[in-house]
Amino acid sequence: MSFDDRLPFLSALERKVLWLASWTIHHANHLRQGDDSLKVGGHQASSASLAAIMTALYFAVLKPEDRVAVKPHASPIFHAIQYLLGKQTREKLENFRGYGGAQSYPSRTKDSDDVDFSTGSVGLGVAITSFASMVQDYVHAHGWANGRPKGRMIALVGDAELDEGNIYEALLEGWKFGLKNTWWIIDYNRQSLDAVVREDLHTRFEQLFTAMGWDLVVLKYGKLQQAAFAEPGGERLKQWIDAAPNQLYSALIFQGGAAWRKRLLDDLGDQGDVSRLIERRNDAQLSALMCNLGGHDIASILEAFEAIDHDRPVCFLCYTVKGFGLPLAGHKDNHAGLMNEAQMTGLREAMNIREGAEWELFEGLDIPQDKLEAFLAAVPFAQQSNRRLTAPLIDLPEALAIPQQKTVSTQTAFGNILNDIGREQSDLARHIVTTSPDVTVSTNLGAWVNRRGIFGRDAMPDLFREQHIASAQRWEFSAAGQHFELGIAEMNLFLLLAAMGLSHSLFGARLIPIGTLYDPFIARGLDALNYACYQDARFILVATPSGVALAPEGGAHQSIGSPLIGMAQPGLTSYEPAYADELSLILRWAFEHIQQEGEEGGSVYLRLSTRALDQLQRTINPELAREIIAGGYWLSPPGPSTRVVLAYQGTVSAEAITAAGLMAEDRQGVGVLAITSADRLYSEWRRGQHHRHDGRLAHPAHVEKLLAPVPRDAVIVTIIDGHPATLSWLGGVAGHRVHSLGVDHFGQTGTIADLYRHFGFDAESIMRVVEASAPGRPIRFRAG
Ligand SMILES: Cc1ncc(C[n+]2csc(CCOP(=O)(O)OP(=O)(O)O)c2C)c(N)n1
Ligand SMILES: [Mg+2]
Repeated sequence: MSFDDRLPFLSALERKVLWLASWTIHHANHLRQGDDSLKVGGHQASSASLAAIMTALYFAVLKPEDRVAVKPHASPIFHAIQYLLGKQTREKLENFRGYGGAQSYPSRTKDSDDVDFSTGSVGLGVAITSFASMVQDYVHAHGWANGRPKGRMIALVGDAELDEGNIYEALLEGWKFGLKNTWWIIDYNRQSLDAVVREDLHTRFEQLFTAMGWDLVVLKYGKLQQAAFAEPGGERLKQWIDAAPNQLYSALIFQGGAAWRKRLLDDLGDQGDVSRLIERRNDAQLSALMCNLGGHDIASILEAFEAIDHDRPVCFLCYTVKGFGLPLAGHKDNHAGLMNEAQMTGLREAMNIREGAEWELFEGLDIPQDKLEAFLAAVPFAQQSNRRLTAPLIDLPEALAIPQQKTVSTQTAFGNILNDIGREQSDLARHIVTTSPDVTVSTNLGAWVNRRGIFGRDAMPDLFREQHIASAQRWEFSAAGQHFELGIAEMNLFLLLAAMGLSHSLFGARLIPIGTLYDPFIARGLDALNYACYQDARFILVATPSGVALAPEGGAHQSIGSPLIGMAQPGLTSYEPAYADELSLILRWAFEHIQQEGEEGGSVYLRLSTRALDQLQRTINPELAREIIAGGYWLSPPGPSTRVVLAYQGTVSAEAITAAGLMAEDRQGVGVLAITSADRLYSEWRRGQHHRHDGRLAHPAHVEKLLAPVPRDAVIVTIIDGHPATLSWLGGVAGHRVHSLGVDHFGQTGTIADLYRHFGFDAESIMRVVEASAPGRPIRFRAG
């Protein structure tokens, strides 16, 4: 279909989309029976702002391989478009924001209408598109595209989203990478949630994007305005528009034609041609002209999008009006604004929609239904019925190697295991992709990277190596590389992991993504981590070093609350092994877990340490292996005479074992419970409780079985190099007294021994706690 032939269809659909979105919101707020808590604004004006742009995109420009992140509050527009395309139900729209209904913010996991990227926390949906584009390049460079063309990764960006710092971190990373196939379409309505934004922000945006190597396309004036500028006096009107402050322009849009006339004639009256240009138009025409910004002009939008014939990243700066086409348009307080009954009736009548026919697809449009249906059936975007792709599972070896050093830290063991995998040309080795925000070497990924290389579309040799300068690290880029080098921005790490972890679904190629960072800096990217999990992206996070075991680095580098993050974050299972053999098993399990469909699977967080531990000389039988994965096992089992249990997680096993050994003479049957995952133990126990509360049968959880033989009057002393609350819940399982040791204030510099003593979980402190809480004879052997 020619450009011109499509315009009437797109204009009709734009009206329809705006109507359906407005009606959906109105229905949720005014008509649905139910709870007042569902009645929240924030969608109506914000949605209207993008109606034309999204209509042009979805009904004309997008191809099935394109992927889109929709500005959170434009969700009703997105759902309306999907409704028109037959991918959204009326029932879900009627239940917008309600339980099980279409979601407030587009959600990959909760919505059923083909959301590519979830949005909600502003800025993140924008930035993930650039990381998705990098992952797309990776998939193609590794020959896994299966003939599928590259798509454009598109973000529909609220202008206030550009206040989020993660946007700039992503832009810089994109520039370093040589970003391609990414469009950011800025809805420049000059309004945020609270108010009208600062003047002249567009100049900053223009400079920023240009500086980062993006093409910039500005859509400021619609066709009506362009035609008016060509009339005598038009140039003067254009100058007035360009000079008008944001607040004034918004206020006039809200007030409408008569206000426009008054203000324009106050400023431009009796100036010859321009005055006559204004006077030639009635109020409605004048208002239409002044509101005819580029972002609402379908022809200008289509022209701009379709003019792009290259794969460079493009920023479209689209001038829009928040609330365009609605009585809320332009008002600075319109973010939470809702139209009242009378206003909705007015809109319905203006749209030629009969009462009772509000959900009808073709009601009120002046194009015959069969023609519209034919147009919709031919929409390029809708030609592929299932845009959610799948990919076969990656073959895994029966077991991973276990590092054989007598004394080793979990961090070193991790590096060794990965190095071992990297030595082979296995399915697993090929599909692992690693990344790290400038801590590749210091988190022990170096050996893996030496073997597998760094990914870059353009090859770049390691000059040090070429010059024969001795270096342990080979830093070579090529299209075959399997490591993404990132700068120090943890937000970027999690957004890249999110994109990698969705690769099977977005690009039909399954990756096994592993990201490493220092444990305390999870907090730096926490919202992006949550965002990745919310979308059900699958990856392995290796956080190391951790705890106050990072002793000489001091309080700024030591992590305290991260085990609680691991427990509290849905979609992420956390482990903190003490020994290399445990880590080997857990990593093997993680490779499988991240590939499992649905709620059976998820992402995995490994909290590792630089503290070297003497390894236990043992062979792990299948039962012990199962327990390690289930979250814990008895290192020294309890007996009927047990009055003390030391339950530890992580490398404080050394303190627990030392204390148990020293106490053995004076306390009978001290139990030592090795916990590899408080998270696993806790969540299984909670799930079982839920089942029982619902009157369903639940097998005893692993932790219930573990604690069953512990006499009721025994005390459990829990020990972790992290927040003590991680393990203090153990008392709730079978009613034991618990004394929890750990870290609950900022650390110091010093040796590990200094700090463990300082925080009261060295062996001596543990024994003092036992003496105080489990009466018995004095403990004679002391730690030192
Ligand atoms: C991280 C985060 N902080 C705050 C919010 C609350 N919030 C929702 S939309 C919004 C700003 C909306 O402005 P803009 O992006 O320009 O979109 P518009 O409403 O103009 O369409 C804010 C602050 C949020 N969703 N996410
Ligand atoms: Mg805005």
